[in-house]
Amino acid sequence: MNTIKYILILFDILLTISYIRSDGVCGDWDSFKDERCFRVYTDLGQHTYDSAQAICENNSATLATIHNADEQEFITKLVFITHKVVDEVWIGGHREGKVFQWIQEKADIGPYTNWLNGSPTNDTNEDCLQMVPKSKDMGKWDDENCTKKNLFVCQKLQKWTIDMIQQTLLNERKQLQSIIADMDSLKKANPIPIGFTYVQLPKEKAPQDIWPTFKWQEVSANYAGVFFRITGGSAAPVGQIQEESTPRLAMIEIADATGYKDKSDPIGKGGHAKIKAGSTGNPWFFQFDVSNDEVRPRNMAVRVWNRIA
Ligand SMILES: [Ca+2]
Repeated sequence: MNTIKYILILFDILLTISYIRSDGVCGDWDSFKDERCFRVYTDLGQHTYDSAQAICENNSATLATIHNADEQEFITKLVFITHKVVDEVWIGGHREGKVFQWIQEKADIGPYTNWLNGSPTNDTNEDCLQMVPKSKDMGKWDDENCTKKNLFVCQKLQKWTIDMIQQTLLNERKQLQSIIADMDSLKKANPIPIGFTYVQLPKEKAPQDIWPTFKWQEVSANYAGVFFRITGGSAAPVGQIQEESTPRLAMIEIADATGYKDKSDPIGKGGHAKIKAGSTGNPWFFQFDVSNDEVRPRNMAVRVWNRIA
C-alpha cells in the first residue's frame, strides 16, 4: 500500500508540474515548457566562455544546458532562427578532467549528446562547449578554446507564483481523488494477487484463458508426478518429497523338520529373492519377484500455475 501511495504522490507532483502555465513566468526571456527561461544575448557583443557565464550569473542564470532532443530543438530554433545568429554560441558545458560536464548540474554530459561529426576533437586547449550555426549541422556541439569570443545563451528556472501553484494543486487534488477511486474499484474488480496459485483440473481452462490480462507461469514441473497429503503423522516435512513406500514381500525364510534353515536377502522394489529347499542331493529353487510398478490410486494429472504479473 505504501508503494501505491508513493506512486500516487509522485504522479501528483508530475501532473502538478505539467499543469502549471508558463505564461508570464519568464518576463522578457523565452519560456521553455513549464521548466526554464532562456535568453539569447545578442546585444552585449561576444565574450569568452567565463565572461559569458559571469553575465548569466549576474542575471541569476547559468549558460544553457541541454538534456534531450526537445530542449535541443527549442534552443537551436531560438538561437539560429528566431534570433538569426550566424556565429557559434556558448552553451554551459566544459571539460572537467577527461569528460565534459554541464555547468549548472555539475554532472557529466549525456546520455543525450549532439556532437558535431568528429567532435569532441579532445584537443587539450578545447575545453568549452559551443553550438555551431552551419545549416546542415545547425545546433551541433563542438569543443572549442574557452578564450574564444562567442555570443551565448543563458537559462534560469521559471518563477511560479503562489496563485499558480495553489490553483494547480487544487486541480491535482481532484485528479488524485479520482485516481484513488479508480484504483479502489480496480482492486475490488481484481481479487487475484500476484503470486496466486491456480490448479488447473483436467478438462478445465488454463488461467491465461480465464484472465488474459495477467501473466501466468506454469510450475507443474516443481511437483511432477507427486501426490499431496496433509502434513503430520508419518508425512515428510512440508516442502520435501517423500519417496514411495508400501507393504509388500520383504524377505523369504524357510525351515524344515531336520533343522535346516535359510533366508533370502531383503527384497527391494523391482528385485527378487531366491531360496533353496528340499534335499541336499535334489534341491528345489524358489524365486519370488517384486514388480517395479508405482504405487498409485486411480488418478488424473493436473497443472499448477502462479500469477507472476
Ligand atoms: Ca573542436
